[in-house]
Amino acid sequence: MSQTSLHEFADLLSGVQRVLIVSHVDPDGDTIGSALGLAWALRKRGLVANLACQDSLPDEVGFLPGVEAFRSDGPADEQLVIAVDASDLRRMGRLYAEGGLGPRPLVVIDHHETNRGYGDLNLIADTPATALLMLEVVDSLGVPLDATIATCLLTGIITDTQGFRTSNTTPQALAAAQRLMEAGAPLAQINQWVFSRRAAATLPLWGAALTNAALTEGVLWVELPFELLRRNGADGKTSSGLVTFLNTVREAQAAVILADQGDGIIDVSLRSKPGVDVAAVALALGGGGHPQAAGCQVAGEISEVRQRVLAAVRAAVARAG
Ligand SMILES: [Mn+2]
Repeated sequence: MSQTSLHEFADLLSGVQRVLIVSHVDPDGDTIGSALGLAWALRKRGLVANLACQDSLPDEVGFLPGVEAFRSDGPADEQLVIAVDASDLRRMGRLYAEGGLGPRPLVVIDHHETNRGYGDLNLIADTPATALLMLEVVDSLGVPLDATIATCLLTGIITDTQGFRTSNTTPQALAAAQRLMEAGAPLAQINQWVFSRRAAATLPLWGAALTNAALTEGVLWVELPFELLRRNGADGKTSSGLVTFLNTVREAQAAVILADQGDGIIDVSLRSKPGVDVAAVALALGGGGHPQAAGCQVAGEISEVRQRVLAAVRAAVARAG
């Protein structure tokens, strides 16, 4: 991230008292941890930092300090909006779509390579997690790390690297994790919260999905009918864990979940083995993400959406050879 954009961000902040930090829809540990880490840092600088997310927060981030302050509506008296870990405007959901952000400047802090820079100021770089960018931002603001900020940021890194297991786990990510641990972030406890707290209610859905998953031309895919999702009280987190698990199957080059939301929208979750780029597939269908983990929402009838999505994923597998 350029020093110039970090300076521009500091300049913008010096002219405001109140900011709204927005996390993306279907939130994960990176968008929530990074937003909270920034909020705590800005508060140390004397600003009022409010937090918003359209959707309710997953259990995996329930332990983060200050997480209860998230609200679900858009900006009110805040003078600046900061979008965190959101690869495009639509990832802010109705916080953007309904009221809009008004005349306030929008700052985007994000690490998705599909992000085209939709803010007035864009702090975007290809890093394993937005939390790594946030650590740079916090440093540039001259705020010393404490255990609260460090816990929030380490949660972002752990979430997006699947506990330092993904191919994008860089030495830089490990160095940042070391600093955050030294500042008081409890690594083992965060891992426990993020990865080992599956609700018993998810098991019937997983059972049905695993039974019905089909492997064709290197693509392991399953449809989740609306009725099945509704009966099991499923949310986005369910698909995310499930599709990651499907992708562990040795014969699969990519894994796909098509979740029928019941309103004419199919929620598509994509994972792949290194070399197969599902971010490109998601982007072409109006979504976004990372080469090995991406998603999109496609309007249409499920069988027709399935054909489109599977054809695109098979093409990505074929391109990888
Ligand atoms: Mn992220």
